[in-house]
Amino acid sequence: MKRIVLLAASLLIGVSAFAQQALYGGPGVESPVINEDGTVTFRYRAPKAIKVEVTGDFLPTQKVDVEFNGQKFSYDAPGVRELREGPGGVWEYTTDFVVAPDLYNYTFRVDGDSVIDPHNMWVNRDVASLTSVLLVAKAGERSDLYAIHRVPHGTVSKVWYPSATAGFDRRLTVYTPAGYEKSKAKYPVLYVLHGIGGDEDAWVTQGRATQILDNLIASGAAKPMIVVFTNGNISQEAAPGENSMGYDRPTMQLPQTMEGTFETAFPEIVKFIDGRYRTIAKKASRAVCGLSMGGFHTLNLSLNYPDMFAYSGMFSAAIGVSDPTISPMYMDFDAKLAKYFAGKPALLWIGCGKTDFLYQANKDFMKKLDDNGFKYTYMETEGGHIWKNWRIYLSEFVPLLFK
Ligand code: FER
Repeated sequence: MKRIVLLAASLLIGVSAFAQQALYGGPGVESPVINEDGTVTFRYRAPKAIKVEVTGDFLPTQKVDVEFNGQKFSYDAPGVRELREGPGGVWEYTTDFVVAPDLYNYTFRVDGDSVIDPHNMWVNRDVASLTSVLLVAKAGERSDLYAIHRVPHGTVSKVWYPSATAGFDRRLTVYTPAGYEKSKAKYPVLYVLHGIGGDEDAWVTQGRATQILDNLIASGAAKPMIVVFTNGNISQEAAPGENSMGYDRPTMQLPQTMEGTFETAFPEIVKFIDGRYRTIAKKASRAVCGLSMGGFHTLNLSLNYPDMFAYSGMFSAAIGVSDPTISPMYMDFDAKLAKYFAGKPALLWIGCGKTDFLYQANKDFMKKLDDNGFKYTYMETEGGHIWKNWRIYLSEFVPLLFK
C-alpha cells in the first residue's frame, strides 16, 4: 500500500513538474508586473538576443510619416521602448509613467521578431497576430468594467444558424443576461458587429464585451438584454480554427467582404434569434452597433431595414468606402438616409478617435447629417483605430439602449 501511495505521489510530482516545465519559460521571470507606484515592468529572458523591445498601446503613440503610391500620409504607430539586459539574460523595462487604468495589448520584439510574452498566460488573437494582455483595472474607473467581478453573470453560447444565403450553417456568439434561464421574460436584443479580419469571437475576446455587459447590467446602468455577436464574413462559417477549413491562417482578405451579401442576408439572423430566444421582436427593442467594417454594416443595415433597429451605434465606422453600384444595399444612400430618419430612430450614436484614419470620413458623414438636420450623438476620443476606443464606445452605447 505504502509503495502504491509513494508511486502515486511520485507520479503526481512527475506530472506536475512536467506540466510546469511545459508552461515555464525560465526561472524567476515575472512579467508583466504592475508596481505599487502604478508603473509597469516587462521582462523577457533571452541570453543570446542583441536587442529586445516592447511595443503596445500602453505607450504613447508616435507619428510615422509614410509615402504610398506617391501620396504622403502619417499614422499613429504604437510606441516602442527598449528593454535593458540584466543578470541571467533577463531583459527589463519599467515605464517612466503611471500606466492609466485600461486594458492593453503588447508584444516584445526580439531582434526584430514579434513575440508574445511567454510569462504572461493571457493572450488575444487579433486577426492573424497574437498579443499579450495587460489589464490595469481600478475601482471607479471605466477599466473596472473590463474586469470580472462577483456579480451575476450572463451565459455565452456558440450557436449555429442555417444561412440559406451562404448555403451552410454559420456561427454566432450569443450572450443571454443573468437570470435568462430562470425567467419567462422577453428581452431586447443588441447585435454587435466586428471589423475586417474579425469574427464572432472578436468582441468577447478583444472587446471584453461580456464583462462590460455583466457589469453594466449588474450595476443597473444598462437594461438586461440579449446580445448577438455575428460573423460579418458571409463566406465564412465561423471564426478561423473553428470552421471546416481547420486551422487555416486568419486573413483580412476574405471573399465577399463589404459587397452587400452580409447585409442582404442579415434578416436570416434576426429571424433565427427571434425564433430561438425570448426576444421582444420589434424595432423599439432592437439595436445594432459595430466597429469599422461593422460600423459600415451597422449603417447599411439601419438604412436598408428602417423598421428593424431603433438604436444604431457606429464605432470608427468605415463610411464612404463602398461603391454604390456593387449592391442594391449601397444604392440610393441619401434617399435611404432620409427614410431612416423619417422613421424616428431612438438613437444614432457615432464614436471616432481623433487620429483614426477614418476620422475625416466620419466628420464628412456628420456634416451631411447636420446639413439635413438629422440628429445623432457623437463621442470623440483620443487615439485611433484600436480596441481601446471600441471598448469605450460599447460601454457608452449600451447604457443608452431600450430606455
Ligand atoms: C476602407 C477603410 C476601412 C475599407 C475598409 C475599412 C474596404 C475597414 C476597416 C476595418 O474594418 O477595420 O477603405 O475598404
